[in-house]
Amino acid sequence: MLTLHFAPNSRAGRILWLLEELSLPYELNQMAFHPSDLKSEAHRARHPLGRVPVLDDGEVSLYESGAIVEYVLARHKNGGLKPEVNDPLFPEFLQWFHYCEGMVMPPVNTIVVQTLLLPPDRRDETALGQAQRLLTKALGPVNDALEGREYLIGDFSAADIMLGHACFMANRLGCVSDDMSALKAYVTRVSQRPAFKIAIETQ
Ligand SMILES: N[C@@H](CCC(=O)N[C@@H](CS)C(=O)NCC(=O)O)C(=O)O
Repeated sequence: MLTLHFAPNSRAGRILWLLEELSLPYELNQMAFHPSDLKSEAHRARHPLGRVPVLDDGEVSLYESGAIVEYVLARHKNGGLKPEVNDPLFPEFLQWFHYCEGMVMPPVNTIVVQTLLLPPDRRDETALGQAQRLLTKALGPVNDALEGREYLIGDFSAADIMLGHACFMANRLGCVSDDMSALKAYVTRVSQRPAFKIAIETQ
């Protein structure tokens, strides 16, 4: 049985979304997004930094959302939700899958820290402004790629679970401007998927 260690409003939503898209059975260890749960001894034994998501599968225990998505597809869905290696869309799939944690999430993290996590007297307006500009730049190519497409590589894929979730978070932070109309429409499209709604409503 797969066990997902989950906290609301976090990247753990990606894995719940994936498991729901694939209709795989799982157990949920629902924790609070709070140090009392995430930094507990029990959770640090699963993730040395006390973060989510973590997925257990029998003897296997894995953290890093992208690695978990790839693991679930490889071991439990026979490569579903991703193109075959020789498919012309495979390189683009890889690019968008990794663009999420590589390019979009670093400024999202800074914005969350500088607007929500730090107390007002410790916030840094310069760091916040830099991160907002960086995020806008990073989202530009995603908006361009989505022109005339429903999903990142055309059909829905695991790249949308990674990067679509990051775009949803960026939009919730008010960082997707109206002139990125393809990206705005995409965020609405992914948010309307039944599996996404279950993942995000499990809060
Ligand atoms: N690159 C990691 C990032 C994991 C991560 O930073 N998770 C955040 C939630 S989105 C977390 O657990 N933060 C809690 C903390 O830093 O205390 C992944 O994709 O799994």
